[in-house]
Amino acid sequence: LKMEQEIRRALDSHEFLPFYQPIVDLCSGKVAAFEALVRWKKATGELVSPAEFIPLAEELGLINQIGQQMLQMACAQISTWQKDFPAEALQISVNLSGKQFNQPDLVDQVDRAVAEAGIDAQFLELEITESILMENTDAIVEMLQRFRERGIRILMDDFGTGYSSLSYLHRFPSNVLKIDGSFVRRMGDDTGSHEIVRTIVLLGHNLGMKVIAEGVETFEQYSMLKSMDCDYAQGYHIAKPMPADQATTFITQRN
Ligand code: G
Ligand code: G
Ligand code: MN
Ligand code: NA
Repeated sequence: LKMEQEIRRALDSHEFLPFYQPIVDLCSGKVAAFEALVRWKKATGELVSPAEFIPLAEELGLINQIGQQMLQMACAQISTWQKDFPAEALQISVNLSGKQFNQPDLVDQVDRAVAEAGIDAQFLELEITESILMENTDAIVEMLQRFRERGIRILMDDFGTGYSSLSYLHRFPSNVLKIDGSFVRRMGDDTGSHEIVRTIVLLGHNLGMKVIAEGVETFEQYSMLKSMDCDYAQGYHIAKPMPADQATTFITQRN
């Protein structure tokens, strides 16, 4: 109960904010996009990781408000980077919890965030996990289609870890596959994992999708992914998630 009151108060005082982790193009080495990852910045300056509050926020329904604030801040950041770096066409992806799809007005919320920031919707991307696709499928498919009509790309997060990845891929066409970091981590250890990653890249490309490898921590992994024709890389080898001002500096130095 104490935690619930704290989350409600934190929403009112806007203590939830996005950190941004760069996603680089493996051909050019330049930053193509950022993933927005929520952090709870307490008045003391302490940063709380989403693992510590997202599950409870989902249970309490408060994830909807956190998600709405994240969308608004991400869209405002897109507007800022469009003005500062018009040639870069930087995109920002926002994570959506499955619970957010229970809101019939989710698409309207996204439309409003885009309109209020005055941005082109194509710069916004939405990340969903395979697990959300296990329930309530027709309504979700319809919402995903409405997002896609607006030019908003759908990223399938944590790909490969779900219960039935391939059937979801078939039923819920998305634009981009994000290969889960667990596969990338094991890539150097055995040829099996190396072949799994290589095959997911081919699968994505054969379906007309772009592929992002997550959890890239070493130069060796980065090089292997590049030689597999994977499109993008994200992970500590490139940079950890960081506040918006540091992300801006990162773009200036890297691109
Ligand atoms: O950034 P970090 O590694 O701590 O993120 C931990 C988990 O929290 C990840 O699974 C990530 O997808 C999730 N997460 C991060 N930001 C958000 C957000 O804004 N909304 C939702 N629903 N999940 C998020
Ligand atoms: O579930 P999702 O993929 O949205 O969450 C991404 C999570 O992975 C975030 O918590 C982020 O901080 C974390 N992360 C990002 N890059 C790396 C990495 O290279 N290694 C590890 N171990 N975690 C990472
Ligand atoms: Mn994600
Ligand atoms: Na992931």
